Amino acid sequence: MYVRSHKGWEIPEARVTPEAIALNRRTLLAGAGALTATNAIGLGAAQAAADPTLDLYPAKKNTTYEAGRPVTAMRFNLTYNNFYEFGAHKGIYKDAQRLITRPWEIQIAGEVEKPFTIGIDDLIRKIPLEERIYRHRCVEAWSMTVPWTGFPVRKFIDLAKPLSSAKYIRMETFFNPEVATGQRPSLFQSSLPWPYVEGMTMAEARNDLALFVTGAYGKPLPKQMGAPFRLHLPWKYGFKSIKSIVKIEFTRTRPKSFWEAILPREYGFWANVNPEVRHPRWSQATERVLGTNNRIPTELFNGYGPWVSDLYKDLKDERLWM
Ligand SMILES: Nc1nc2c(c(=O)[nH]1)N[C@H]1C(S)=C(S)[C@@H](COP(=O)(O)O)O[C@H]1N2
Ligand SMILES: [Mo]
Repeated sequence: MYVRSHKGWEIPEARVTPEAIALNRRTLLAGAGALTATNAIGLGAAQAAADPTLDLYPAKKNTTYEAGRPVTAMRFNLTYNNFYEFGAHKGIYKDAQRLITRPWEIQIAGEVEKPFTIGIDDLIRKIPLEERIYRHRCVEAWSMTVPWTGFPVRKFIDLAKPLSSAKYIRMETFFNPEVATGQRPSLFQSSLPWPYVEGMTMAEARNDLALFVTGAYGKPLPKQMGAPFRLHLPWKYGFKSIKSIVKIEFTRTRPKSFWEAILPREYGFWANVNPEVRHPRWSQATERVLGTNNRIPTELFNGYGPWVSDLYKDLKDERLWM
């Protein structure tokens, strides 16, 4: 991802290409990074131990969707993250520990029978958790394979009881510039439209693949991965998979997402993975597999086409691939 400044002097990390960032990442891992990864695992373990839902892990495995790739070692995912609330670079995991994840409430609003607010621990105990291994494809052309724990969005919809007027779901991340330094106005970057917002259609949300995530690698979610509650839509570019959600709103109109608001020519509402449609500034044909030196071909819908392509068959005039 790349944040264009309206000034000519934005922070250097935001200027380098994703490829260059990944190269730095490899160098880091080869050297002092080993220590960094250990620290991150320590932080993750301490955090998980204190989690009020720890007893629900590991959850029962659902093997409907075969990942067909080795799981990315946790230490890579713990130390290589996109979480712009904590900075426009991959190494935010220490800063993300400032995030306070209890108490945590989620507001359910908009076109529903009755709007309500629910504490995260209540919500997590209302719907059975399951583990699913999903491929994740970032728009920056890197990928990983993660054992997520959570429940299908459609089960959440049953709980939220939307009205028939609901056509979209709009989700919002927390806004707390005191904790999240990336949300502070800065001299180096034109201000961004916080909070982070994402959206999906009701049809997408009802697809069994759409997953609300509460954990990863058999434990409650580490903060840098979007604790305590995030989304994962494995057939779409990673930026759709919004982290640390505090509000879920059912709407009549299509929500405008964070990246769409910043760079509409590069990031749209649909953002389905397609190796044949270039990002304006790089190819999407292949992807680097996080934690390896491998580059592999990218698949249409990130390989999930058999389950999701029908969602788009009548939408030929839409920009489905960015
Ligand atoms: N709130 C919020 N959600 C977010 C992002 C973000 O910056 N802020 N980054 C997105 C992007 S671009 C990706 S690739 C994934 C990264 O998830 P991970 O750090 O757990 O791998 O989170 C997505 N969700
Ligand atoms: Mo991403």
